[in-house]
Amino acid sequence: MSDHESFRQLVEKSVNILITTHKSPDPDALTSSLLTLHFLKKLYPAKYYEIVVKGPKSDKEVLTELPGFDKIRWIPRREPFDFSTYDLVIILDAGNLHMVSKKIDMHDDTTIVAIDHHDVKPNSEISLVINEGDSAASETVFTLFKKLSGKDFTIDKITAELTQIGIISDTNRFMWEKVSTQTYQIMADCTKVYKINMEKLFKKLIINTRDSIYVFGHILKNAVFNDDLVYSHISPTFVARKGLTEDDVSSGTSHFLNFYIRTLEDINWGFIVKKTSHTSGLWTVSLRSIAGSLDVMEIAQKLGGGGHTHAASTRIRADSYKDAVSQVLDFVPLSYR
Ligand SMILES: [Mn+2]
Repeated sequence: MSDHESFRQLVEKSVNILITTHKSPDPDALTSSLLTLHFLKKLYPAKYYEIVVKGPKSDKEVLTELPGFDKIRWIPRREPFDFSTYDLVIILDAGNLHMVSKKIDMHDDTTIVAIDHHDVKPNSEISLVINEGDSAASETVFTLFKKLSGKDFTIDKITAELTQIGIISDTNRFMWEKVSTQTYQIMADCTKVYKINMEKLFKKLIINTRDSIYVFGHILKNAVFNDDLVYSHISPTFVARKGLTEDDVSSGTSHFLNFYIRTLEDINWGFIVKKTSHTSGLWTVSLRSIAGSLDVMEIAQKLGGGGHTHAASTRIRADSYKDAVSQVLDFVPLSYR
C-alpha cells in the first residue's frame, strides 16, 4: 500500500489526534504542523485535534504571525510529553522521537506517524514514516494532502501562505539541493493564490540583532583558514563581558555559517564551535558546506549529532576549543583531506 493510503487508514480509524513537531521549532516545523491540522480539519472535521509543541513558546514575529499560531499549546521544556491520551500522533519535520522530547509517556498501542524530510534513522516506535527527501516538511505535507484530497484539493490562502513560508525558510530561498521541480511547481501553484513578499519574509526570518555585529566580528577575528576550510569559535567570556544575548550569538553565528562562508573565495566548508556555558565541558558544533563538497552530516553523525548533508550540528564534550576542533577534524573523511 502507498504511504498516503496507509496514512489515510490510520487517520480514519483514529478519533483523538495529536499533531506535534521537534522542540525549538523552526518555521518549517510549525508551518508543516499547522498545514497538517488545516488539511485534516477539512477532510475529517468530526475528529478531535490538538497541536502541541515543546516550549518555550516562541515570540519570533515570523512564527507568531503564522496563521493558526494561536492554536498551538506549548508545554514546558522539562515536562514529559504525554502521548497516552491520543490514538494517533503525527510528528512533523522530525523522524526521531528524541527530536520531539527526551521523555515521552505513551501506551504500547499509541500509533505514531512521522512526516519528515531529514536523513535520519527513524525510531522503531514509529509505525509509518513519510519521507520523500523533499526540500521542506511543508512540501511533503502539501503533496500528501493533495493525493489524499484527490479532485477536491484546493489551495486556499492559509495553505498558500504556510507552504511558501515553510519552503522558503527551509531552503534559504531555494538555495539547497533538495529543491526540485516539484518544489517550484508547488510554489507556482501557491503564488497564484497568494504571493509572499520574499524580502519582507526574509528579513523576519533572519532578523540580525544590532549587537550581533560584535559576535560576527569576534567570529571573524577567531577564524582559522585551512585550505578550503574555515572554522572559528565563540568564547563565553567574550559573550558575558559584552553582555550579549542568545539572540545576538545565534544571529552572528548564522550569518557567518549561512551567508558569509558560503561566498568566501576558495572556501567549501566551515564550522563554529561554541561552549554551551562557562561551567560545562559541552560544546556546540555547527557545520556547513557548499553543494558538491563534503558531507558534513556524516561528521556530525559520527559525533552523535545529525542534520542535512550540507548543514549539520552536534554537541560534544571537550576540554578546550582546540580539543573540540580536533575532534571535528578527526572525522573529516580521508578522501577529502
Ligand atoms: Mn524542515
